[in-house]
Amino acid sequence: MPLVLVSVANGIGTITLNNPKKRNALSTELIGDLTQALEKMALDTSVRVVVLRAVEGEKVWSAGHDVHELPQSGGRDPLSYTDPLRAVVRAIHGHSQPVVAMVDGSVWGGACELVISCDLVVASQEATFAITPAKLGVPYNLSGVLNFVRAASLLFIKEALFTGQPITAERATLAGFVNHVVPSKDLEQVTYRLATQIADNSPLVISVLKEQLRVISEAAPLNPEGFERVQALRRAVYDSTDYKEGIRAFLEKRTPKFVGR
Ligand code: YXS
Repeated sequence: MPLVLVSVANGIGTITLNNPKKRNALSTELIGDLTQALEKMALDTSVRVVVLRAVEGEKVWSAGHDVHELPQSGGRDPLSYTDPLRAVVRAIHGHSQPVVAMVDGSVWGGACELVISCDLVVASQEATFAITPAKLGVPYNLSGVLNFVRAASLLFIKEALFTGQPITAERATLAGFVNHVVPSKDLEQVTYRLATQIADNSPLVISVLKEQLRVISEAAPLNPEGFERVQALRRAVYDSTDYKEGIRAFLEKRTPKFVGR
């Protein structure tokens, strides 16, 4: 079975995450198929907007980064520039057509960043978002943290990151993390109505506006020493006992016991 399904109708391209057996975990393979689907859409002049969704009725939109692909014994940055999750976030940010995330079910870890890397988010009332690095012991990377900070208030993001607890779509909407929250039964109709409103407008203007907003919002002053200090702090974490414990506990399906070193 393909890991993503692709369809195009009325100027709207739809990419469906299609690995429910593994709760749409963002494996290298699934991300590869997703990125390929985006590249095909970019070349299809009939496509004005892309909708990114999971298979209807799935309880889990995406379980986040494929934990089996995270380094298990430390010593290597788990979220470096070439990591598939990093690559797909950049691909969506740089995609010429607007991407609308249509979210039903639970979203975990790096999949929360995948959702907010889209240009708009429409979620069902049942959707939840759990940003889990602290639960797994993973030192999230700098550009990822910046993406979260830009998506909502600092207070909301700190609560989401520090607790790692699922947050309702209702609360996420109040924090600006989601554009619309609707009853599940209306999710598809509201999403595609929004997508059609965009598809009916000038694709050239929208594509330039998207790139302008990306360039402006990514302009974050950071001196090299500040960057290197953060990298050193992150390295101490992914080399720590706690990092190894977090990954091992996930794979052994048990609660991690963090010791702070
Ligand atoms: O055991 P099998 O082979 O059937 O596979 C199981 C799970 O191992 C697999 N699976 C995953 N595989 C790799 N990476 C994952 N993130 C992942 N999540 C699930 O899918 C099969 C079914 O899982 P199961 O039995 O747990 O399903 P469930 O319906 O009982 O529970 C669904 C979830 C999503 C509540 C549960 O699978 C879960 O808690 N998954 C992990 C969610 C999570 O903590 N994700 C964060 C991943 S790390 C990440 O994204 C970033 C690095 S960070 O942490 O920094 O944000």
